[in-house]
Amino acid sequence: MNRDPNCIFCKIVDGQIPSKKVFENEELLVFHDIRPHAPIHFLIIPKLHVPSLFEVGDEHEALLGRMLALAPKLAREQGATNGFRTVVNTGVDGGQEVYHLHVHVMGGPRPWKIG
Ligand code: DGP
Repeated sequence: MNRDPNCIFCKIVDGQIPSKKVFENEELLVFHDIRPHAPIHFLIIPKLHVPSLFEVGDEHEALLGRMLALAPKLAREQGATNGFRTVVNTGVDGGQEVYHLHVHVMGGPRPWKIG
């Protein structure tokens, strides 16, 4: 599987950096965000290194669908039964910090740190 040795999230996938795991299968890993903006805040990432939505091609469409489809199931399991927010920051102007594609899933009772 394609990995970037300098990528923090690839290192999490490989177990070189620890994470609080929520879910894992062959192609996806889900773990709690280290700086949560909401009472429930986890990240859904592909194990494959794709830097951002800018690099997504036709070959990734099904993968993206499975990433998003996982969000409501895990949100409910984590206790976000009243709703949740999904965010994909992309590029500099999108405020992306880690250049390994990820979907933020945030939920839990408000107020949160971000509106
Ligand atoms: P962004 O690229 O801006 O969409 O957000 C990246 C998120 O990744 C940010 O909310 C903090 C989180 N993060 C960064 N480094 C680590 C890490 O080593 N472990 C975990 N669990 N989360 C991280």
